[in-house]
Amino acid sequence: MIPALDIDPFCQAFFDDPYPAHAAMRDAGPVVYLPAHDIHAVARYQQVRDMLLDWGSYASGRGVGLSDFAKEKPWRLPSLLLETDPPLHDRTRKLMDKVLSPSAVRGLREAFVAAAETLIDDLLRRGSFDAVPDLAEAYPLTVFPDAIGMPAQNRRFLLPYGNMVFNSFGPRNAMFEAALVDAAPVLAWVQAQSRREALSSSGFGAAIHAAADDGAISVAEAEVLVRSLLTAGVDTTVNGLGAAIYCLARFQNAFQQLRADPSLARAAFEEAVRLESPVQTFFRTTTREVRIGEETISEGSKVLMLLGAANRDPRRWERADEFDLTRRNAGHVGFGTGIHGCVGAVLARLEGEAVLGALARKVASIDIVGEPKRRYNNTLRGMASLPVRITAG
Ligand code: OVV
Repeated sequence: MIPALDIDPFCQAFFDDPYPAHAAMRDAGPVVYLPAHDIHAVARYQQVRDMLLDWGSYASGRGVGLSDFAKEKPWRLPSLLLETDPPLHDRTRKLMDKVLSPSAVRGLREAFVAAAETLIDDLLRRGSFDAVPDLAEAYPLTVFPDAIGMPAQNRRFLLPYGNMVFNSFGPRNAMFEAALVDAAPVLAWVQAQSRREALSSSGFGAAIHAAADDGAISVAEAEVLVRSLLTAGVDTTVNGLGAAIYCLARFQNAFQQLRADPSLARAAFEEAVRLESPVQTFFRTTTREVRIGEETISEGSKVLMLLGAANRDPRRWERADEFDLTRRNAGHVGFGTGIHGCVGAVLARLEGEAVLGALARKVASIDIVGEPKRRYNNTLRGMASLPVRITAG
């Protein structure tokens, strides 16, 4: 018998404190059933990882949200990366791996570090500020659209768009409905930004469109792939950076450790991604009858993978709930893993390293000086507001 749990993983009460419910799901068994949405869910590290790696049994092509594309028409043109399976996925992923390769990203390092230092210098002059809009949003909204080759105007429009798409992986609840209303005015703008004419001749956007010249993909496919960058590239790093600042402000010893050795910046960002897991969940759909532990699940079932619960599973992690920037956190699933593992992780880690490195070198203290406010999203975990004060080191 698969244990049935009375948990709704897409409601505000859950998001306010998901950890007791995460533990209940992990402890109930390797797979649980959630009648609230008629879905199965895996919360243990081992099962989440196994599922991410078994793309043959657990498909993405029927959508990685609650909606099953075999039963419901997708609300937007499906992503050619996220919402596909091999063999189509192999073709698009190979291209994006090349566009976002370590060597391509290496060329951005100096500019990313300089932008982080300028921003931290500005914030030090202000002293007190809101770490979400003024740092966690401001930084990616500059460096990432620059790297894509976008014009300077209206870049903030990327936030409501990303917020809507990440809400769309959950049920059509009030959060999703509100996000749809917020994003409606920017939909046409986002679509227009993915066109070749809108993008500079250097940058990731142009690199994707160049593949259409070679015939590797069509022009229409190139536009949908640029859309993936516009959708998944900002909100994720905003919440990753927000998580890192939130961790460093709460775990003062860790921040002092980082100051003493700024080369820990990369490790600190990675640990924040493990602990806070900015992307909390994704679904798969079973392509056949599958076994999880001793249990059997039928073909065509939606299974929720709780990445954030796996990243705090005490079966896998010692002192799982502690932010420890010297722990060996390799293998966390905050970026996923397997064929759909985050294609932008190299870039995200560079952003994290640049910002946390600048904080380590320039800042002596980070204190929370106002009430932090949570941001509610069906997929993303993060803050809407985090008032802080920093002092110069
Ligand atoms: C990982 C992710 C999230 C949202 C959208 C996409 C990818 C996309 O490929 O469009």
